[in-house]
Amino acid sequence: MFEKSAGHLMKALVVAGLAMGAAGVADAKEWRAWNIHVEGYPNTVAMDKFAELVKAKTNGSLEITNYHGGVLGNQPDAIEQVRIGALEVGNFNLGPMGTTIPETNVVSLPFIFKDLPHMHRVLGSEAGDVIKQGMMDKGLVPLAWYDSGARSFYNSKKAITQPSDVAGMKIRVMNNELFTGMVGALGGDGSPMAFSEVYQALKTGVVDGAENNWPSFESTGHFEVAGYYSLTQHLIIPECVCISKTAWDGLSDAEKKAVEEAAVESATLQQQLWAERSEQSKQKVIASGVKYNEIADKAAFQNAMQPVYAKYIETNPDQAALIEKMKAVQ
Ligand code: BDP
Repeated sequence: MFEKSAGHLMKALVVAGLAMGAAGVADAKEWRAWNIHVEGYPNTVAMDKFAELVKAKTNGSLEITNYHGGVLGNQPDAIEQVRIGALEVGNFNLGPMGTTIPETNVVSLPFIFKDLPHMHRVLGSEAGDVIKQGMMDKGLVPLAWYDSGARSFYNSKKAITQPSDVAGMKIRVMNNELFTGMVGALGGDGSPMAFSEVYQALKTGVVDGAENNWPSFESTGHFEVAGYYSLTQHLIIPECVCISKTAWDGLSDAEKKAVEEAAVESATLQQQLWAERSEQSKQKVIASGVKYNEIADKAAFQNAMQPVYAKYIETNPDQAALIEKMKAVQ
């Protein structure tokens, strides 16, 4: 008799356990993450780490599947998707975000940052709070910043050593008026285009050049079809691990904490990998025969950006003070 009821109890416990397990799976949230970069790229490795950490830290209640290589579409579209909650996560560059989130545009002003550490100091200051709030108001929750180095011009024609060298060149830029204005101020023709289309455009001469950091110049193969890389370092733009506000609001406090920690840890890894990959990519493209030149004095390029700043401040007078504060951050 006792044995029988013990058996029943066991059975009941097993059934209850299965039910709980099943409920656990059914309740688990499944998110999709957008990433434009290829396997092995620092962001890709770090986003994989992010997903792994989120799963571990939430005990499996939240699972993120990364879609690398831009298979979920181009970046401006993906930003919209995450904003409206059709996608949950994006590893975005703040450059193309400026068209819908004006507060993010300050980081896309040419030469606004002295270098990568300065960018991080500014993001940690009041300016960072303004940018984050602007993103939150438009449906994006930025949890951590990834590095993207400095962007420089490259092209298939000649080395750029002074602004007038850009005159007459058609240069691909990311989708943002600030970047077309930037190339225009140098006398060139800025042409917005999806990242995935640039290789073919360079190869067929639809554009003469583009601009990017060492790792993207290398990972895309652009260096095979644009043999001159000139170290103008005109843009230093942060990237984010951004969560859709709709998805974020559906998390418990414990889950939010876990996701935030995971994002910050993944950013630490990304920044280490970034530094390593920048050097490796530079060595790889130089070894392949790319002609690379440094710009001893960038003042001429910086001065040429005055109309870009003037126009920007005219359209966004409320940001004038913020820009001054950013420049003043030591
Ligand atoms: C890379 C950024 C990526 C951009 C790409 C581009 O990491 O987010 O989409 O540049 O130029 O450096 O479009």
